[in-house]
Amino acid sequence: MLEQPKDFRSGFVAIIGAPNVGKSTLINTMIADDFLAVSPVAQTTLHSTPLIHTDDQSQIIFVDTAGILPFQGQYYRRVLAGAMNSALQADLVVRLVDDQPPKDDFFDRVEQLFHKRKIPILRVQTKSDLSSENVENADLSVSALKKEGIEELFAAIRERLPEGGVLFPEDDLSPRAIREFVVDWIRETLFFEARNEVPHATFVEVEEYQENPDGSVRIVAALGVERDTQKGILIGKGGSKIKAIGIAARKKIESRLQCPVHLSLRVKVRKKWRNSDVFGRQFGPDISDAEVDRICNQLGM
Ligand SMILES: Nc1nc2c(ncn2[C@@H]2O[C@H](COP(=O)(O)OP(=O)(O)O)[C@@H](O)[C@H]2O)c(=O)[nH]1
Ligand SMILES: [Mg+2]
Repeated sequence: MLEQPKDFRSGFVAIIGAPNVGKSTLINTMIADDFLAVSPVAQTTLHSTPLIHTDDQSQIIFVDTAGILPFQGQYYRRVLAGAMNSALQADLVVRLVDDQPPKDDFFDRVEQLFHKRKIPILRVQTKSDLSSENVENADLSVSALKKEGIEELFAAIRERLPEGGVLFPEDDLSPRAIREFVVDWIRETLFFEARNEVPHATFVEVEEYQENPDGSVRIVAALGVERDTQKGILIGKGGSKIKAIGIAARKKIESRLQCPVHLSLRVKVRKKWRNSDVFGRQFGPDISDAEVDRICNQLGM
């Protein structure tokens, strides 16, 4: 155990904001690890993902959330409610903003829900390297890419967390299973390698995940699409596309797990899989319909 000073702080810090504002990149920078999938495509992952940072003053569990927007429709209501549901259980909310002016008062309504629960909010402007304008009402500004403002952000977070000991073992990176991260990393690779070819909602299923005695990991994963034509495109001429995706994904997983990885990918067709529970598990947060309605009603959605 670390020797913990008397004013050690710990708690859950939810990072919220619109899609692409830089939530995952910021958390990656703060935990000094590239564990979270990042992409220029909105909604690489729709789950709330906790990542643990432990140092000699604090243990901060950052919760990455799906990007929130005032979109209508059952699907977006679930995404919105899922993100809010996890953020409403946090000790502190960090709301990320960029220099785009808000289109309406949606985020004011979002903030109201945290005020009601007496959860403090820290407003942080992201991507400060891209903008010379300071956003009104931001408490701090940071650039995750240039690593600017990060220590100040840590200090501001610690100040607002309750005093308390570690909640997880210091070496833990996340309470979420590694194989779940592998799903996100393969999806991230798909967005980079086959962005224009594959439908956004191609699902990834890790079918086998085995840690070998020699320290390597063996992974078998399936990429699921809805139609035979999509399968052909993903496999490519003579298997060239799937091979390229496999190599890129393996490198990505190896660099994150820091061990040799044997990855085999296959493509399968599952007609109408979006109606199945795979869709719910992978693209929908774990939340009841009643809870979705409750949270969305409170937001006037
Ligand atoms: N210039 C710049 N780009 C950034 C910064 N943080 C994130 N980005 C980019 O913004 C895009 C979306 O980032 P991501 O972390 O996936 O956003 P999220 O959807 O909020 O999780 C990616 O292309 C990032 O590289 C930053 O500090 N500066
Ligand atoms: Mg993200």
